[in-house]
Amino acid sequence: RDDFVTCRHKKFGDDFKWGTATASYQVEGGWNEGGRSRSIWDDFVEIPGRIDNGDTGQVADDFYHKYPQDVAMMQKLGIKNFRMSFSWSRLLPQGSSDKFNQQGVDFYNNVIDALLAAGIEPWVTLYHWDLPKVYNDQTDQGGWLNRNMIDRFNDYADFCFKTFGSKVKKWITFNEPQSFTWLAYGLGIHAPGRCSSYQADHCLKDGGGGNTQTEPYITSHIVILAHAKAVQTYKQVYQATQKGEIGMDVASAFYLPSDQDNQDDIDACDTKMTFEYGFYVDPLVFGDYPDKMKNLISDNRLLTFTDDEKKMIKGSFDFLGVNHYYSKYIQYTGKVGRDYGDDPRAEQNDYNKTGHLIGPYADSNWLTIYPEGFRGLLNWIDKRYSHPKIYVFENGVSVPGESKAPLLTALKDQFRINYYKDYILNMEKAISEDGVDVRGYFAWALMDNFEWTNGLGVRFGMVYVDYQNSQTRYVKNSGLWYSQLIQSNTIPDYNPNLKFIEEAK
Ligand code: GBH
Repeated sequence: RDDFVTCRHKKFGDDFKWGTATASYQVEGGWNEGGRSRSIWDDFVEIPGRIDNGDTGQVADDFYHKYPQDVAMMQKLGIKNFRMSFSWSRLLPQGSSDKFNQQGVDFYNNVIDALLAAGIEPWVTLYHWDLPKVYNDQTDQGGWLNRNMIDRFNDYADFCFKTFGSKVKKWITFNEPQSFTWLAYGLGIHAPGRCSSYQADHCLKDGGGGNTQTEPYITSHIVILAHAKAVQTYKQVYQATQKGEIGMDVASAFYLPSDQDNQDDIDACDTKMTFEYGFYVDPLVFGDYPDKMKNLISDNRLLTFTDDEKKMIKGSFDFLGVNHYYSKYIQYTGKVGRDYGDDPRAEQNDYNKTGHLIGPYADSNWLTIYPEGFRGLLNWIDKRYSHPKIYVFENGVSVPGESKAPLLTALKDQFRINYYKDYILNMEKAISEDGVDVRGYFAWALMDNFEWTNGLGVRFGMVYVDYQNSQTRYVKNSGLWYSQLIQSNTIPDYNPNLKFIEEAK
């Protein structure tokens, strides 16, 4: 293929940030050590049937103890940027900053110091879904349903800026707000497991069910305000001296029309991305929710921002973050469905009208591989927000059969290399041919980890973690390939013998 012949000569900019990503509850373990209090995920994993195989993140990758080795490994691989998240309950076990946990502060200082000594820049996500339990167990509204969360998050963020801001220069307020609002308050499959969108067996005991999607809108609204307030604090109090940057990280799939000659299907794709990415990013850029959402969401379920709130939200970012994994076909139905994101009145599908599968499946049933969709999404963001500065904070894949494969087979993850190669090539085209301003790329994930509802049974890492043998790490071929990419700043040669994407089409 021409693409792969020419791509090896294409260099990324010298300042392009290549990195790998993780999140606290997914890698740390040490759940009851060092003064850490319980988070909503500690509770959730204990509910029978919620996590595949009954797995938990209590030990996970044991990053809590093994971080020195992980930092050394990254240094050896030449990884220069590391995205991690802070565990709020490790830093502030009671939630608020008046009683902080020195052991938690020491732990993150140690990690950050080790990274900096190894020439690796820390990129810190303040919230990757592990809310302190104290803020969920309340007599009034719990968790993100409570407007007090705006001040509570600001207090936590302020503590982090003050404590770590001399060393951490890249901050991400929230990881994927749509995931932890829809999945946790709509579908009830993430902590704290509330369902306001539909009735399923697992919802009934939570007292949810029946109401049409109210809580995802309430929680999203509060999260957007919490983001804006924390960014305001950073900009007003810290940015001039600390000279860092802050933004939010929002996930989106890319959507293609099920029938490419049907204008309703075509329009529904844009609507769908507006509901997914625009839901959170339009407020940050324009100061309000997208008109499409205002027009389509019934019963005043979409909340409104006051004029003062709009002022605070608008411009509350230094960069836009995006997580991207997959694409789907969209068929306009005109009917409100039940899946999350139902309001675009369209169904998402892996097959189009003619029965064509959009791309091969990963090990996760939601992940269908369509590399060109990455380029499409980056262009959509570029156009909608008038050429913003973008960081890709997550992109990656689980390999079919990998979890049950013997170690040596799992390490030969050509499937993952092909995914990365094809996706990164499309990002490169978005940059060099379409002029999209992508400044960095973080592979999800540095290593296999606790994959939320899939537990330890689905692997996304470039490094294998042997959960049966003291969490021993083994670099997979994809890790070696990525290392080569980073060091040459060029996409390494395509291996013509392994054209799985081509074959699957
Ligand atoms: C990322 O989300 C997360 O940020 C990261 O923590 C995680 O490890 C990584 O994905 C890999 O899974 O259950 O059928 O409703 C990616 C976007 C959005 C993908 C929600 C899974 C749930 C599908 N995710 N989606 S379903």
